[in-house]
Amino acid sequence: RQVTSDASFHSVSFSETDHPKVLITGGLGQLGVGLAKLLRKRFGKNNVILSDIRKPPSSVFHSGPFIYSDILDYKNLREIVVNNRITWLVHYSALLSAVGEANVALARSVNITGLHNILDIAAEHGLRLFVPSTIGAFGPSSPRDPAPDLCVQRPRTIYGVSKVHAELMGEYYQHRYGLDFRCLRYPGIISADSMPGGGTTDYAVQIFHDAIKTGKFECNLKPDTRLPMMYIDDCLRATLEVMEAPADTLSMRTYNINAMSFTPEELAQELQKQMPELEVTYDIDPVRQAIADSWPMNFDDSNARKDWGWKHDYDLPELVQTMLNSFGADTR
Ligand code: AKB
Repeated sequence: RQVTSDASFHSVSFSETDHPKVLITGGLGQLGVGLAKLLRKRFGKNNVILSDIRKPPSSVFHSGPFIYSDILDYKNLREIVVNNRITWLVHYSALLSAVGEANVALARSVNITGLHNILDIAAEHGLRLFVPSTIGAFGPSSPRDPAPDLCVQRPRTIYGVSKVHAELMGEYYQHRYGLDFRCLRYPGIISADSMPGGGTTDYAVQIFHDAIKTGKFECNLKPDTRLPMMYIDDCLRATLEVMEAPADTLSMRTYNINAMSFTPEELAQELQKQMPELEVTYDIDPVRQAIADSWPMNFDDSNARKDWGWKHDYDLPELVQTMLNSFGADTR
């Protein structure tokens, strides 16, 4: 096992097992349960612990280890890491873009203070740490078509500011203390069995639910708002791949990853190929629209493809078909 020099004397030996022992924070959000499923298949059920401050549904509770963890409580976090001999930490707790604007103080506390706790625990215990960043870490003065890995980042949301902070702090801890920090900038993520909460790209998930339930969808972004997007399976696989990548293949620690870019109109048209009766109307939310207009339209992920072989599987037609299949939709 590779250990970094500063962290090595704290770290737990991997010799008893080849598998990491993983803790996922914010585990009941859009991505945690899916990631736990993927990692459990790979590393064994008991080697992956989901955590959150909320009570899990019984399906989650019975599918593998679940633990209460509050990222704002340093002692609680440290106890979990020590008692469970955690070696990898996937930090999914965060308030997303639109909900962050509605509650800046809470977003600052969860997204920034919480991250500080995570970084300190990870550095202190020699953990490999994954923190997701986002297209939201860019702003109106960034190149938007496409946004490269390295460019001006002046986001205009507390969410974006907290994610730039996370990128920089993680890279600083890596440089300063040898923390094994890994970060991917996710596009909008589309999933069938878990809902996002309070994001700007949420429309691209909601449209499937509403289309199937009511045959109608009211979109809160303008029809021509182009944003980078990805199907959840690609996102989770990318996360596992970057966590497993040998350190010497990583020429940097924060990578853009992408799959496709589309507008609400293009997504609706693709869905209407299967559900011609679907009616889409537009009622613009000015907060979400302003956020979307400041984000990249396309994402340059060539470094991820070059360094550790990133490759997406799902483009727009496969995404739509897979989403409809998972809802068991009756399409023609
Ligand atoms: C959001 O819309 O806030 C998130 C994101 C793109 O980071 N889905």
